Amino acid sequence: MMSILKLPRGRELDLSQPHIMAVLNVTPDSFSDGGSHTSYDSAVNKALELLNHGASIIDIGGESTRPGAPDVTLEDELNRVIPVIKALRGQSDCVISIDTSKAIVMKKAVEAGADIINDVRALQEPNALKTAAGLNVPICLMHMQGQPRTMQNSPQYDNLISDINDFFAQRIDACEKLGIDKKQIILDPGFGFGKTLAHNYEILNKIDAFKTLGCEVLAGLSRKSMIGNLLNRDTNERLAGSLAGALIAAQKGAKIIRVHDVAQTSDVLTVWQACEKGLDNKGNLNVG
Ligand code: 7PM
Repeated sequence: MMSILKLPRGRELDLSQPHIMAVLNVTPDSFSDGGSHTSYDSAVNKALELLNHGASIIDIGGESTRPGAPDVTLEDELNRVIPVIKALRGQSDCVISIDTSKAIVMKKAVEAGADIINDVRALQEPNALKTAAGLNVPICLMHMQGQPRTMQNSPQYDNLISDINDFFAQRIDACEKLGIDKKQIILDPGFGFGKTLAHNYEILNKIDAFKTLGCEVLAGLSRKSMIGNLLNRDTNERLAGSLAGALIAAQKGAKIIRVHDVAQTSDVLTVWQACEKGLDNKGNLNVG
């Protein structure tokens, strides 16, 4: 598969190699002052640091999708993400993704400088599909069973992998009907979103199965309970497990790895790439 995402303003993201998507949280925990100039500044500085550490994409999200989290109003979500996108775009030509399910946030975020839509609800909210189609940006479609508040109450599948692939096929079809190019779609099995521990590890083992639909795959398992519950580790003790998961996903063909610990994940992927591609006599990674 020869995959290059087409971004706004003639920019591109070449998915022949793996890329790190860095999580930049702008939920209230990280905006305790409710969104001041200083808090936007520190979000931008954090993003610039993540880019220096090896991230290719900064994922900006203002809605908490964690199980049991309250719904965020449109106004709050806009107030959290739009100033950060504008401020970051003012300082960098980096790739920015907007983690949202709301059509209006998608539109205003892309107008403010976002390049990719990352939707955990796969464009199923009102107007999201139509709005996204009009914005002409790459779209990440994530699989979720149920709704964030209740999705972890005994998730069940007839056939885990084919159920998820059926969902993807249906969403790709809906996108293509509105003129979205399949080459602009990224698929994400949604670790932890309506999955048991066993489901999550079966998905990780078979993540290449989602590439049969002809789209590249994104994996987000950083610090999730699939690491914590397996190893009995609190969230601040999940680095090693997350790095192992990131490497496995990348080796099995996921091209975008969504993480919190960018510098460490970058080291892991660079060691793998050195092994895979070899080095020239100056110690630089061979290309291609
Ligand atoms: C608490 C629990 C807070 C879980 C946040 C989360 C994904 C995503 C999220 C993912 C894509 C997290 C999640 N997870 N978008 N947004 N894929 N595409 O761990 O796996 O960040 S929220």
